[in-house]
Amino acid sequence: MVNQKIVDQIGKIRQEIITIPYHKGTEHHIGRLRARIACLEDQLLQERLRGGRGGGGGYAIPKSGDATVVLVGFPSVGKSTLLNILAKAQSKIGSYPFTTIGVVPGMMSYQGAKIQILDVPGLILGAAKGRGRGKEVLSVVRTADLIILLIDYKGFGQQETILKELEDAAIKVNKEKPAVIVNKKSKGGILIKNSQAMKDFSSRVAVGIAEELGLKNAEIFIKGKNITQEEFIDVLLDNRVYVPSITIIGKSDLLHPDEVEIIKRKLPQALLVSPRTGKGIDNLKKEIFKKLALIRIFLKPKNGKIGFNEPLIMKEGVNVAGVAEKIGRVLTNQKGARVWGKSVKYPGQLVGMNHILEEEDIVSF
Ligand SMILES: Nc1nc2c(ncn2[C@@H]2O[C@H](COP(=O)(O)OP(=O)(O)OP(=O)(O)O)[C@@H](O)[C@H]2O)c(=O)[nH]1
Ligand SMILES: [Mg+2]
Repeated sequence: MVNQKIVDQIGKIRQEIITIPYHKGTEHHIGRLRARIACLEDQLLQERLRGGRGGGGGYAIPKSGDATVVLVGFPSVGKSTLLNILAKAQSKIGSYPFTTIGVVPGMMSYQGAKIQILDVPGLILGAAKGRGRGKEVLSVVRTADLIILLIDYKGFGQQETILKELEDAAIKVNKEKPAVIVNKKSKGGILIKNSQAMKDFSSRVAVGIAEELGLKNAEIFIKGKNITQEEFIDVLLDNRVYVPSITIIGKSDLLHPDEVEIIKRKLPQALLVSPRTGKGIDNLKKEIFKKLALIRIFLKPKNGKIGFNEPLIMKEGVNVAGVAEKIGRVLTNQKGARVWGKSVKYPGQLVGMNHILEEEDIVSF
């Protein structure tokens, strides 16, 4: 059940904001009101995702592999068929909606990486408000590293509906986390640093918002550029997740060439895939790997052979220390490593622990 009291409160504050003209003298008050709304909306979300009817905290699927991808789409668009071909799994397929009622995991192997793929029940309008299996599905989506948005070949509107549901569940799709760093302190009040990087509000407004959201003492460093009030609130609320996504049009074997043209115009980024015939699947696997920003690092034992058959799968931007940690090297006396590959100027170069590695680099400790 939606908590009507909170909904009414939000309505009242919205009404108040509309009646106040926005200028220097009122921006502080309006900032606080916006923060109050965000806070109340957050409470609603917590109630929807956690508690409510049915109890439980959603599906408990242990993460495994190098990354986790979740298949999201309306009922019957072909999610389970896609999982089965990507991950050689056996999720039940049906010509009727809601064939899948729990989470079905599969493991996709690609370029030495093990990527966990989760097939979940179809999302429907109102999922974030608890309709269908929405609550459970959205809590799984929140923990994924990548969302595959599967839409029907005739349902362009589906993408928008699903994105709205995800937004309502505080899932930011294909958005960077705003670069705002909050360091909580024990005294000193709220201090905003580098406030000139804020786009549409002043330090005073920022302090008001922070206080409204329950912060008492903190140093808030605006690291990014042109940070908006909304982004600032998002970071301070600290329950937003930022997940990349790929949109794909399934059942492409059923498309008429004219329809393919329309899709290419309307959704130029979307990939055309047919899980039934296998068309477009290889390309999709490649895109998944790319979008997850995974790279392969090969290890070379001293005086040994390079382990080309067993790449370490790491996140883009990883440094030598990250690799050492992954393989359980004791860091204390490790000063660096020798590296061959794109990230160095000459083969076998000696680098420090902070050296950033690139795809297919070879590392020797
Ligand atoms: N022609 C064609 N049919 C497909 C394709 N992929 C799936 N289907 C059919 O679409 C129907 C639904 O497929 P599912 O994989 O069960 O769909 P789902 O999205 O998992 O459905 P729910 O679990 O109910 O949400 C089945 O009859 C499939 O055989 C495809 O690429 N081409
Ligand atoms: Mg299914």
